[in-house]
Amino acid sequence: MGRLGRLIVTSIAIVTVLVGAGARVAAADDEYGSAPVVTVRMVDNSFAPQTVVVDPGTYVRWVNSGRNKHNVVVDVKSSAWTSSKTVKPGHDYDHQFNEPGVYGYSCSFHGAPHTQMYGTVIVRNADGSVPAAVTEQAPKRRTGGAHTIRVPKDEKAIQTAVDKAAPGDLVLISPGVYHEAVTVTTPDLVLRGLATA
Ligand SMILES: [Cu+2]
Repeated sequence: MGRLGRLIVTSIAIVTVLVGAGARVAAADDEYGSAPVVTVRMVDNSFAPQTVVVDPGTYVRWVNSGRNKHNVVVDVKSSAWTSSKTVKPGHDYDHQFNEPGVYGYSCSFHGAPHTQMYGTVIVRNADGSVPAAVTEQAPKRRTGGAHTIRVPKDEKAIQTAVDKAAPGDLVLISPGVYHEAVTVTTPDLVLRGLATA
């Protein structure tokens, strides 16, 4: 088997992932200057979207739009990120991600790392590539066989492929430059770049 190729996902209309959040985005722009803000909703009981892919400098804002208390507890403590306090309904918690990497988290009331109410923030490298750890994660596969969706052979856009994929599926991305910001809501999805020939 070839080595995993580098997944290039460049630029970035971050705005396109902020569907339905126009008013809040405007307020956030005032609050943080020109820094982009991506919203993750905390519902009862999951994070939506479960995975966000952002660029360094982006603020991720967790908004509790459920009825339960939730929180954001980091899988691994680091100088780059520490856990939130309890976030009550109607409240939010913001964190700015400056270091590329893969940041796992969960709600300690309703989940645990990679279990039930959990999520991932993927911070791209400055050149738009996704940190290698993303493509090397080995989530548990569903029984009955995972499907493979090839980009651009089966689906032209990564986002379309991701949207159509079921948990456990593999999205195989050919080398190239994809001008889109990708939001992943399907759990246990594997994104993999094909090696450059
Ligand atoms: Cu929760």
